[in-house]
Amino acid sequence: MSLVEREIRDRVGILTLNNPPKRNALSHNLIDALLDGLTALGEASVRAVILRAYKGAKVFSAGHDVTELPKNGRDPLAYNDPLRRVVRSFEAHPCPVIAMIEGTVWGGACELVVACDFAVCTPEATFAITPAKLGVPYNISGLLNFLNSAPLSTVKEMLFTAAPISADRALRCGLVNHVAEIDELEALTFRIADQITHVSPLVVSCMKEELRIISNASPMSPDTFERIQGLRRSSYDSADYQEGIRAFMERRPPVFHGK
Ligand code: YXS
Repeated sequence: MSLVEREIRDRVGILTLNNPPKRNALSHNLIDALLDGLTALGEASVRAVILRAYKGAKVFSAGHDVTELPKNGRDPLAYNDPLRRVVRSFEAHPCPVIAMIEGTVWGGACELVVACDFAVCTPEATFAITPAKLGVPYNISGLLNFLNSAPLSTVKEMLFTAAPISADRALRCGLVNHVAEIDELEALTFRIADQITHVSPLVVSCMKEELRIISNASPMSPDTFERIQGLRRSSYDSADYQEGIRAFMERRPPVFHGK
């Protein structure tokens, strides 16, 4: 069985996260399969892509594979980290990607959802942005992605508490576009995708790239960038970072001492 199933239906590509035993954790193997699938759908010139979990998933994705987070003082979300690569690929993909969500969404999987162009979910879906629970200082482009997807106060609450928010809250703050019961979710998602297949693909692709450039246009001086990297390093070089990962492995709540 592939970690990511791929299908094309009436010019709509479907990528299905398919690793139930590991709750679709975004391991480098799963992300490689996801990138291969996206490339294949691009070569098949689909007009829209749907990203979903396997049918009946209680967990859409458990986020970054914690066992693959570096433990040696290396930046856990460096530019070539698999999660960073797949986020950039979804954002740069020429046609719209719709996240169709059933189940709970955790950590880096929330960023994968906002890297899609928009999302639909069931009423039972929840969204938790969890770096603070793991001791991971999220990276700047990731935070900007969240900031482009929900109000600052909501992003701060989600980041600073690491607590899940409900589908209703996600809808109200704009993190998702629609909420639909599970037996209507697929029909709604395909209806939206079908609308996209009937408009100009050149214009859609051009406007998607324009919006990507505009929404990422945040000028920052080299000095500011280096100061932020220094701040992040003091976190991922800390004992608290090691504690966050150790606590996950030992299946216990982390105890952070601020050093
Ligand atoms: O023990 P086995 O081998 O069966 O494996 C277990 C879990 O270890 C594994 N698993 C994961 N492995 C690696 N990375 C993960 N993120 C991850 N999540 C789960 O999957 C098997 C089944 O897990 P289990 O028994 O806990 O399943 P459950 O149904 O009882 O609970 C499902 C979850 C998702 C509620 C639970 O697995 C969970 O809380 N997972 C961690 C969610 C999370 O905190 N994710 C953030 C990862 S860090 C990340 O995304 C970024 C770096 S950041 O933090 O910065 O946003």
